[in-house]
Amino acid sequence: MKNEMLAMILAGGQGSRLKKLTQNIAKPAVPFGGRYRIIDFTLSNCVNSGVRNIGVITQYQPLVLNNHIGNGASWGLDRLDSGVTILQPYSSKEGSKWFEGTAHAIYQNIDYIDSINPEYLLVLSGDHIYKMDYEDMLRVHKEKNAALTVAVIDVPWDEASRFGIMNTDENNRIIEFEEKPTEPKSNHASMGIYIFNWSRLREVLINGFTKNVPMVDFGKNVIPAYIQSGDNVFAYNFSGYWKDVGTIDSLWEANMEFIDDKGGLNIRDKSWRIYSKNPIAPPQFITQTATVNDSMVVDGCFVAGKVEHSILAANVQVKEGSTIKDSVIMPGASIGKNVKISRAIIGENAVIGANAEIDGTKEIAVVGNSEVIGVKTDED
Ligand code: ADQ
Ligand code: ADP
Repeated sequence: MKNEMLAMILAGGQGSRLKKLTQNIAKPAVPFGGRYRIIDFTLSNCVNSGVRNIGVITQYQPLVLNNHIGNGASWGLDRLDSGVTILQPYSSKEGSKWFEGTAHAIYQNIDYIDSINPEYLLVLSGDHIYKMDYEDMLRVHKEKNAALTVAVIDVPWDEASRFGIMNTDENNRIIEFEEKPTEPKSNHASMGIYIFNWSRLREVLINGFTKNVPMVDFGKNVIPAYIQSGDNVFAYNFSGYWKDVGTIDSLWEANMEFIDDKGGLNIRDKSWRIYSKNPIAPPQFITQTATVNDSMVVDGCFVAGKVEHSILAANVQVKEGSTIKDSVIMPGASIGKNVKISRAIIGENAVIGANAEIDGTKEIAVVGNSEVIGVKTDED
């Protein structure tokens, strides 16, 4: 039987703009919002949309990501009608080849996709925070008789050059597309979410690579090639909360918006749950000396200091006399006594020794995963 739609999540980018936070883990595996990792949003969107066949293409530092996804049970993907497959670069007759870009990564996995034999291929990124119904996007794709549908959101003009930017006609047909233009002609940005008719994409990728006009990236090569060859390419307008958390600033901002429940993500919506794999941890403990305001505090935390408008992920310790404000503390980090932290992201299992001061007033401060700041005393 033909499977209607297979999702391929591109989770292999290095995420170098997240600097120390992606030194040992892939960007989609970076913790978010206390209880989640970034990829949880995309995986949950898939299952909530009824897309239950998913391939996850990894490449860079996949260990944490692999452990996190496992057999997909946290998302109900271990059921008979479902499956999640982690796809890694492999050696072939031509030798071992790394994925050179997003479209090349799909090209390298043609055998896997053929084994599922989908009518439609849903291509997703593993580094966006949003809730979206891909089933509705597929409905529009069919309605328009499109060969390719690109999800689109209007972004602030001053950020437009970070995205693929397009112009559409009155029927929402994409007539022009430029990847990260220096002078954007519109603020209609590609969300990097595509639905393709698989048979056509397969042909375009194979032709490109055999005729030596390689289709390396979707934004740079594939979308322009589709438009040029006269294929039906349509935009699917999206207007909810959506954030590309590829930079330190955007990651910090998205976490702050998560606390404030701003922008309409609404994590408490029971009709669109975000699932994740969580460690078993003891209940959080807040001592008598602690004050905690406007904050999210996850299982296993121990708080004796002052926490304001911050996120403490699982198993974080905040010792007496310390103040944490407008910050994100990732799982397992330990904050010693009399530490001051403001506007910062503290990486997983980082250790901040007593009396340290981490001030992100000018620029969001970052402490890397397992990084040790100052001296940890026995008392800490
Ligand atoms: P970018 O996000 O800059 O722009 P890119 O860096 O190519 O695009 O990454 C897209 C996704 O693919 C990321 O999740 C990344 O981790 C993953 N990825 C990148 N290279 C990969 C590889 N070789 N193998 C596997 N995975 C890989 C894209 C579009 C723009 C659009 C923005 C929206 O090109 O047009 O506006 O997304 O965020
Ligand atoms: P008391 O002051 O009542 O002797 P503590 O303040 O040391 O006790 O501990 C109170 C509670 O907090 C206990 O349940 C203890 O297990 C827990 N606790 C103490 N220190 C830590 C820590 N570093 N991490 C996690 N839990 C802790």
